Amino acid sequence: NTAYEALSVDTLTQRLKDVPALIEHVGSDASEWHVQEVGDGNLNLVFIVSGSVGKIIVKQALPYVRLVGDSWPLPLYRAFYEYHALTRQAARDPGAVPEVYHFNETQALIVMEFLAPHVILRRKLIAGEKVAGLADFLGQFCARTAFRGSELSMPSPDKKADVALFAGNVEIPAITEALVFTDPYFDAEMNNHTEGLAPVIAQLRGDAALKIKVQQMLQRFVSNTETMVHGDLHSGSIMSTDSDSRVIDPEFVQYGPMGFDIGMLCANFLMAYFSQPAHRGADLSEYQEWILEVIADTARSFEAEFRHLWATERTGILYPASLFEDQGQDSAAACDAVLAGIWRDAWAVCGIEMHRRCLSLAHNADFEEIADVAMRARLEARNLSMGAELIHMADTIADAQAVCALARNFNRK
Ligand code: SR1
Ligand code: MG
Repeated sequence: NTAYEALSVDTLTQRLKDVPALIEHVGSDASEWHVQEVGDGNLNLVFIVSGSVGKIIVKQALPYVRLVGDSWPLPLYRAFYEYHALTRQAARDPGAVPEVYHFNETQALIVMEFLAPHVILRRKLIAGEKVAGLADFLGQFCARTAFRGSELSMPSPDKKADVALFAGNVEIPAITEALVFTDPYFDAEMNNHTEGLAPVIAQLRGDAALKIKVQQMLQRFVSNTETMVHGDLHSGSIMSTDSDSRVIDPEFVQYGPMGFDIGMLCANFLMAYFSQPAHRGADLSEYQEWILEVIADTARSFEAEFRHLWATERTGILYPASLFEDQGQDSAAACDAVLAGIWRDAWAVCGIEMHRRCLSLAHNADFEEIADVAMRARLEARNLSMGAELIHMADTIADAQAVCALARNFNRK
């Protein structure tokens, strides 16, 4: 149990050569191991270790925000929460997340399955590649984790214990509270934005009703512990082949509103949609329509799976069957009401995520890789305006099809 020390390409083999999980999955002859650091995220070290048996991923937390440097310290304990999130997600949606082989709390290190030939979904979306089964997979993942992590399914004492456990993850949700819900709406120190966006930013920041709605959503995010959310479910947290997908990287886990993950996810598809004119050629509109189809089908799959779990797995304290069926009533209306609340949160979160990726610290490659600044500003402005519309209309949006129709309108502006 030696003190924490960040791994490097040069030290990893020596330090991990006796760990049984690596011997099993990489090979017993450590002199043959090949180590590569491939982390391109904002926070952690990520290594691929290859050997005669196969490859594994070693993910290690750094004691600071990698994107910013050691001026922004961040607790190592986030690896503990990520590990526990992965085990719960694996139980709640088997096969949806990489298998964990080993966890070392002191070293803030998780050894897990190497996914191949999966690549980060964001890269596929920028490249205009389709992924079969994506919407079904994501809709089911969001529904299963939302439902099975809540009192709709969990015994109340287990749920309370889990909420207490994850409540220790303080600084990571604080990043979301600031970067996602707050910084975009004022001139925060770490903000940056594309030149040319000043008029639309002035409009957003001058809209008091909008800021009230965002703060109401932040209040729900910090105080509503409905279920265990992934907490950072963007297209960089999904790895896909042409026909298989997995969810990775749940270090932003917390107990929060059921609509949080699916809202953030839809935002990232919408940003992929709005950025496409800068990335695609002749098949632009066909690919953009495919992205909208993924949004609509993800929503459909989410609802179908949620209703299925409602009918077959409602074993918690919420909406017990005895309240309904005993009197010959159908609980479907109650399920409709729960889903309506989830979507109200989801569309508000969706709009907020669309704002923060263009206005606060951590932008996304979909827009950042657009070299033509004027074009980037035009596409980001469409995205920002639609985000505002979603936040304002979150309570009244009929369904995901209506969101897709809205996106088509903003895409023409
Ligand atoms: C300082 S961390 C910035 C962002 O990276 C993560 O992936 C989260 O999205 C976070 O908001
Ligand atoms: Mg991440």
